[in-house]
Amino acid sequence: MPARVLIANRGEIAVRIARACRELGITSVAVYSAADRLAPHVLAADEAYYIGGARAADSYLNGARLLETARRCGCDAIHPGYGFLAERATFAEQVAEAGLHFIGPGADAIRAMGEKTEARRRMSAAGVPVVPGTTVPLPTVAAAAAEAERLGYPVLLKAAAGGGGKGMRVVHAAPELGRALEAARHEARSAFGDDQIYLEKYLDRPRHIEIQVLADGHGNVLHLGERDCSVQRRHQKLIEEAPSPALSESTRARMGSAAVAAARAVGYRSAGTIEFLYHDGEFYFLEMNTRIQVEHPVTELVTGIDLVQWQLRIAAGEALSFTQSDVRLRGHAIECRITSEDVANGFLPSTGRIELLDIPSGPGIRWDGGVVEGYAVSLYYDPLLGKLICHAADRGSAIERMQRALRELRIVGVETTVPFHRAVLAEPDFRAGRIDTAYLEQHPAVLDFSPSEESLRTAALAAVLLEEQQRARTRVARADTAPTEAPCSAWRNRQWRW
Ligand code: MV4
Repeated sequence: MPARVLIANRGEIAVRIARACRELGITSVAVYSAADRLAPHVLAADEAYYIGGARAADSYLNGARLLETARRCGCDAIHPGYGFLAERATFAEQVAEAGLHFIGPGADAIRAMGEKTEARRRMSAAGVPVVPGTTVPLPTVAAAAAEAERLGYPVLLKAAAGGGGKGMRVVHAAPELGRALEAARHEARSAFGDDQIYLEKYLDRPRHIEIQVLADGHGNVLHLGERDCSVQRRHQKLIEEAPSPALSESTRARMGSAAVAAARAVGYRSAGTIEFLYHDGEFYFLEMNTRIQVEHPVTELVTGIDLVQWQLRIAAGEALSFTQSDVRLRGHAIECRITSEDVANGFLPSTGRIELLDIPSGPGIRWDGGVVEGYAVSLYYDPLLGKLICHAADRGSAIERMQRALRELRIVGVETTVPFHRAVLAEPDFRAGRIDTAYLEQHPAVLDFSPSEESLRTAALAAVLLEEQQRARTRVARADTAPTEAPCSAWRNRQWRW
């Protein structure tokens, strides 16, 4: 087992990793930027080091600074979390060259899956179904036109260096192809510094279903079932669940085997996710995420397997202690991503200090949070405040449980996606499991809610609580003899008496 792990991340995932370290007896080392002095990940770890300015490029994306910090504080491993440096093959290489464990796959697996046409070639060769299309970048418009004719319109142009929807263009008919290719190249060049484009048959309103895999360094590769992440907006997932309401037991088994074959084909080690599009009863490889994902908790709840602990164990050379037949899916789990966005205003990012945070609890509820009362939500990082996850015997009870938890959750100080989640969980198609990647376009009403009786009551109660809290703060501030560092010291003294 690593003895000291540097957590090269922030927010809820940094807290999650610190928790796993604590349970395994590993010392955790947090890093923080100028904007994160009061962030909870700083307190969740055993030690914390300042690594630079608020902008990610000056802190969480500064690989050299992170490596230097790891070396100076005697760490033997780095956990990258998700985002930031998690899927940068060269960073993984630098970590290994510095003699540290990278908590994740090898650099070559990251690289192979990062290049989409390379990934498609490898998957085809391994017998994993891929969306019909090209496995090499398109050299010319004429080549693109010939391929599109062969596949039949509509087709989708995608960036070879891409992923996550950037540089994608749907083409409905031949006359549009030339301009669309030009536009896709331009977008890909500015987003990824690489203008190579390939082509796929366009699938109409597929579901996004992904399989969690876990692979050790001893040739054991297992899958832990699927997550349905179809409820998305502009390629940002909003709600995820396990199992998918769309899959039969036999399709689940076929997809699981395909995911295991995919991981084996790149010599994968650690936790990873194979994304598939599911359409008309068929599934197609889309891409692989070579990291721990935001939505990993729903899989943890239905399998009882701690994915982050296993990432740490696998990095230390431990073998998986269970087999595929030991993996049993139990009940149903749902995750709602709670972000600081104003849904009624086109998901406009909302900033401000978290004045009040009441976290739900009770049977079957899990909160993976990245903020505390007093924390100032800025525009420097992604808007995820925390994830509300629930587990129950079946999908219907999980929905009821989530609605109960969303009613208990109170956040004051920024706009959040809580009212949006309440609206979706009440919407008949979602409740019936009729979800696909066009869900939000098909259900604009869930974005256009008026405040319910209950949420008005919550707001009124929050206002009273807030006033009370501010009175208490003033009292503490007066009693505070230490030099004040307004406006945080009063809050800080009240919370932890530092
Ligand atoms: C597709 C597709 C339809 N057909 N590929 C979007 C993000 C990127 N990872 C791939 N994406 C898609 N690829 C083919 N051949 C539809 C999407 C897509 C999508 C996929 C997953 C989740 C949400 C989505 C929303 C719109 C489009």
